[in-house]
Amino acid sequence: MKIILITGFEPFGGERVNPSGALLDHLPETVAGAALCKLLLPVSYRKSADLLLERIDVLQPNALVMLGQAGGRGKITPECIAINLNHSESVDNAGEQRINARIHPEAPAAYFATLPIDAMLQAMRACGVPCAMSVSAGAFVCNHVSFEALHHISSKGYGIPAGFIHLPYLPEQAEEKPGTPAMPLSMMEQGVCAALTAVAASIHA
Ligand code: PCA
Repeated sequence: MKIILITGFEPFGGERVNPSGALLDHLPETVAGAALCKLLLPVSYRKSADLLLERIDVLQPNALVMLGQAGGRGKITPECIAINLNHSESVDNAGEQRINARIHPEAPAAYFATLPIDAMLQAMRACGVPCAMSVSAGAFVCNHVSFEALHHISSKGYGIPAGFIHLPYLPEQAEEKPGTPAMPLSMMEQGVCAALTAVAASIHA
């Protein structure tokens, strides 16, 4: 059976919930004949990548789909690129701030995601879920994890398709932020399942 490793994050930045972590609990055990192996990551530069890379090594999944929250966006946004940079005014959940810091000085400036993004967008649109490709995951912990995973997979020659998808706020998060878009968890679930179906169709067990 094909295995898709899917990750989400804990809440951060004073929020009580992270849609990506909440979604992990709602996704089914299998999608289109692929088993979903779920992993919740801490919002920490230091801890998140170690946990994820170890799981990739042990599990050797057929694909890796990473999820995170992008507050303020109104659509589900697969990221097409991860950059070799940590740079954010925000501190992570371990209290760490990183400014203009290369992740791996010897590594390429960026990696393109290797998921079938066009097919994922088409599948989400087909079920009416607002979505668009994003060209920047920022330079905080989501981009960090995405870059670390793509660099690891490339360096080890694993050939595992991998990429990141950012999710909007949940309605309860947007309530206290007037004018901020949100998406119900049920719609996120529908969209991410459709995207995962496209991923499953593109991989071989
Ligand atoms: N979003 C943050 C980190 C964790 C998350 O869910 C980001 O976009 O970097």
